[in-house]
Amino acid sequence: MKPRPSLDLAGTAEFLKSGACKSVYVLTGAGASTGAGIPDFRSPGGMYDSLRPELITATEAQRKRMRMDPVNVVMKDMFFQNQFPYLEVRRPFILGTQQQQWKATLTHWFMRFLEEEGLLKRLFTQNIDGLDYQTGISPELVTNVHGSLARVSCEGCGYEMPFDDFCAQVRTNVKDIYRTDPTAPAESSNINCPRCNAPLVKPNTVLFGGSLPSAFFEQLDDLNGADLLIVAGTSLVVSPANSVVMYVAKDCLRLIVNKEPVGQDLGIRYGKDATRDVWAGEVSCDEAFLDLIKMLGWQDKVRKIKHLL
Ligand code: CNA
Ligand code: ZN
Repeated sequence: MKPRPSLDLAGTAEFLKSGACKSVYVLTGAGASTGAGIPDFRSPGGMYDSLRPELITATEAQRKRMRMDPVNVVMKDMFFQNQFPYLEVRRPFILGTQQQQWKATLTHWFMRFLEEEGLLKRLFTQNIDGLDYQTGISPELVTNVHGSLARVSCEGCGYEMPFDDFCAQVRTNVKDIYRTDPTAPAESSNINCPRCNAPLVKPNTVLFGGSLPSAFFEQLDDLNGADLLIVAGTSLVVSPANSVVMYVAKDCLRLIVNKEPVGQDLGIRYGKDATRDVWAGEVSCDEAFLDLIKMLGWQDKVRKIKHLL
């Protein structure tokens, strides 16, 4: 029987320090990067909120679908019919990535600290922004569950296009055509594949309806050995990424760092119903991880990161 930590942040910190906690797994989502200035999907002001279908060159039927459910922008069948909505919505993201506009937050650094302490067994991230790597975390410990923006390829034939070449086309083709001529057909913004000529070149992010990297499924069984699972900045609504919380053993402590309670339908329990789940409360990821860092006595690690001070 494992010692039962108190179900709060202090109890989690004690458990991390105790030596009994040897194996930490992490699942992150868009809320881990909002502190860096990248909007998430579902928060007020997030990407779905700011989506204006009437400005997106698409057929009226497609615009209606986007109004009904913004997830359609990242749907595979939508992308194959009309690439503009995806490229238009991703445009600031793609160009911001090229300009290295965003910096890793304390939340990203916390995962690196876990690795330094020999505790991190794997970071599953749903994020596609690549900020995790800025901390120097070992890439082999990171699973990009939904792919990454940093590489670009053709959905049709797999041809890989250099990221900078792709950005040059995004900068000139996407949206600008529409701004100068709102009646321009959506096809005029397409980025064609130099090999097969299909207009299907995009960053290597997983579209809804597309398949996840096979490594993700292979690594799920390892979660059975977890002593602690940290879930940070995710609404836990996207499947199968959210199944990570169900693959840990029944007595594994789960720390939920998210502004709002999530995952009740997946069996995460809050308040007096909780038996092994800890919620950090209505605080941001960065605030919660700063508290944890103080409790763990890891302040010296933070002092080395100049832009965070
Ligand atoms: P989501 O559905 O938008 O949920 C984000 C969750 O984080 C919500 O429950 C928010 O309440 C919470 N949240 C937002 N900001 C904070 C904060 N500062 N502190 C604590 N909690 C916060 O995003 P998910 O990641 O769950 O959805 C999965 C999608 C979103 C993945 O496919 C991602 O690729 C995609 N996405 C990624 C990025 C990125 O890479 N940075 C940005 C936007 C969307
Ligand atoms: Zn191709």
